[in-house]
Amino acid sequence: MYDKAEIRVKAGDGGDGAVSFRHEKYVPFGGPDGGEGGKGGSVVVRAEAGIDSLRKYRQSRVYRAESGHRGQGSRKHGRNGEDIIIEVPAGTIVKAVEEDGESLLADLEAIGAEVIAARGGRGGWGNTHYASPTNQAPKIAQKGEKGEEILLQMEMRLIADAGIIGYPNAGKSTLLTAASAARPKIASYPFTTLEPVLGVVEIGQETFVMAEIPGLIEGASAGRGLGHEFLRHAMRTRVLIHLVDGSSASPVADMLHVNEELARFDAALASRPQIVAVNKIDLQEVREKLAGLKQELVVAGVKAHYISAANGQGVPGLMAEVLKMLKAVTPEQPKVEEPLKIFRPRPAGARFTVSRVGDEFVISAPDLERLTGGPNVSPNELRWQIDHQIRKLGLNKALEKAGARPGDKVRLGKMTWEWSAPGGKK
Ligand SMILES: Nc1nc2c(ncn2[C@@H]2O[C@H](COP(=O)(O)OP(=O)(O)OP(=O)(O)O)[C@@H](O)[C@H]2O)c(=O)[nH]1
Ligand SMILES: [Mg+2]
Repeated sequence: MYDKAEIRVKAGDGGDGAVSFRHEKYVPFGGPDGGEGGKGGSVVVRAEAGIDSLRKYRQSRVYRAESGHRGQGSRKHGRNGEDIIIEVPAGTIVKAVEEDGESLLADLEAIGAEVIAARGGRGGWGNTHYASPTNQAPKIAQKGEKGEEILLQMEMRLIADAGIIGYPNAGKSTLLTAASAARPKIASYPFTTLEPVLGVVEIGQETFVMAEIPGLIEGASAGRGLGHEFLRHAMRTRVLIHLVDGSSASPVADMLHVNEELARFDAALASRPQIVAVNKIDLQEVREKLAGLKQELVVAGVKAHYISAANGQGVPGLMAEVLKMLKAVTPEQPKVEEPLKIFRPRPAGARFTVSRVGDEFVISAPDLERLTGGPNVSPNELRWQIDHQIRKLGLNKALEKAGARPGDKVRLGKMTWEWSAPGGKK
């Protein structure tokens, strides 16, 4: 009972930092004033009202958030990229697909719940950041960080294929009992069932899961009483069986009323396929007004089933109709096992690592690798700055610990040079 989709998402890259210098009238070469690049937009998955399936995400495509803009002179920060919101139904589980399996990112239970599925890259520092007493006119800046890119797997978990809705006391528990092996409590007073009860309906070789959605009450959509909770359950079914109490004073008005509540709660719920069944036709009083009731329903444009949940009359026909409708609305069911419920936090990226590869010491430091020369930077200056940053980051200690000796080769990205001992000025 899943509705599934897999999409690739790419957060925005951070904007590049700027290399710029102040231009002042009588100062030929002002100080550095290159601003920071903007942050890249993130990809956010959010449970929204009005969304009832993952249908629109089934065609594979890439969802990208906007990249951050470049920094500018006068210490101007580049504009941040906009987030992109992937709207999904409440009850959607979001997972990241990785080489070694899947990891759970979030279970978006309630409307409004959201998770950042891919984080936007940070903006790069402008050259202002690299000014120091010994280098007052740095011509280097940092490139923006790449936005995260991941394959997302989303699943809307349904509580059942079909949900029985209707007024309290309409006979929902009785119908579930008549059609499945479930044995919910049945009583002649309303609100007997407070939690959804599930039963498996078998028709020949085929089965589906049917749930009694506890009684919908007036004002439910406004969050009154238990109603809201019930509507949320109803959201997580594919087909609704709308059970109408034939012995009520005005069955048609009851039915319209329930539909209004559904629509007020969520438009998607109101447009869910619905099969109407008038119950309790075994009762004399119901039989007496049945002709008039049928007429009324025909006028209302409703094709109803007439059943007695108590003695089983009409129940097999109703179940066959439910199965037929389920087949019409159900997408290809992927075979899935219960997902692992491991919450794996993202590893916080280490600022740098040093490893020995052959006779080289390889530094992996994403923040440093993003350093780039501005238009007029010399390779020497770039090297000088990197050296400076290496000292600032404490990388020399790490190199020492990894066994580096003065004169050993050190590599960072595409650059290699000979290491000079910490403190030892070249
Ligand atoms: N005569 C007759 N009585 C029925 C029929 N279906 C249900 N009832 C009676 O109606 C009353 C309510 O039935 P339930 O099945 O508990 O109704 P429900 O919709 O589950 O009610 P709640 O869970 O309280 O909202 C009980 O007294 C049932 O015996 C039917 O087809 N014919
Ligand atoms: Mg009940």
